Amino acid sequence: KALKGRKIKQLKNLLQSKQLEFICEAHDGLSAKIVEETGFSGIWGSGLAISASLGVRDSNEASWTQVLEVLEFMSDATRIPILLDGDTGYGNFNNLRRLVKKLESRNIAGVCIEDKLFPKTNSFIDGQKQKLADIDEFCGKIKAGKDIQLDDDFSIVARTEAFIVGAGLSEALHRAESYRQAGADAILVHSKKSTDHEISLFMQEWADRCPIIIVPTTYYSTPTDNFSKAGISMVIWANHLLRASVKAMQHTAGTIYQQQSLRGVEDNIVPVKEIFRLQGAEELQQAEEKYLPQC
Ligand code: SPV
Ligand code: MG
Repeated sequence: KALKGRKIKQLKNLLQSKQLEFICEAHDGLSAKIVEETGFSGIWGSGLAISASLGVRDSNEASWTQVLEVLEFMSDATRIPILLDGDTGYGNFNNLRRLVKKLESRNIAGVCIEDKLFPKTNSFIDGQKQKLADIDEFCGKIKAGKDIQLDDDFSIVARTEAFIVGAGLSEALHRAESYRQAGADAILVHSKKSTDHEISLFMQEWADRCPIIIVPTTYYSTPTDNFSKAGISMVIWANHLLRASVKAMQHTAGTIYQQQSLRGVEDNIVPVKEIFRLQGAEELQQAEEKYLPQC
């Protein structure tokens, strides 16, 4: 129980800390463990990465309980907090209430919901055609989530897609302020531009009203210093482990297929022992010695 509260508090502390914090995408227990071992202090439960790793689209094709099952493995495998990418909350305010309850019971530290319509579409697909949620309806959803959470430190992050649909700076600011007033613990402002221009304009106007989170997937060449200077609280590296693993798997599968041999790949993949280490196989061996009859 103590550990449960700790993860929730850890995420809250990251959001409120004065320095720029970084969390990294994971999409299953193994990738979550790798994120933790690397030194990150939090995990982004990416909707894109989880859906892709399940072989479906980022369009709510995986049900929310299927996502919850993946998250449970991720949470059990790690001690750092997970911020779930909760898409649109999988329905209306009532669906979000149920989601928040289930997340807390599974030791997930927070959820991010975005102001689009269910079923959602990934921000980088046909952005102009995507529709934004009604502001009042979305604010009601945020309030309902905040009202139902049991732990005061559970975080609800409100994400605006105003820039994604081309609605402009004043709409982004208006939505962010409305969501802040509805009780959001932080605002995620998403952009699909190749520079941080619209984000930096947003930050100049925002002036530190509450923590701001960004996802610089498309403006990856922006120096990270710019983000801290602009007063951003948290950066999400949103899909890079998934993309790295796809490249590695395609290359390895291709080499084995073409060469009909393992000789060409053995030196470029981790030994089986490394998999055992990540799984914690040694602990089970020790436990077997302790608990199984020794003959
Ligand atoms: C995700 O990682 O699923 C995100 C970020 O929501 S993005 O794919 O950029 O929309
Ligand atoms: Mg997503």
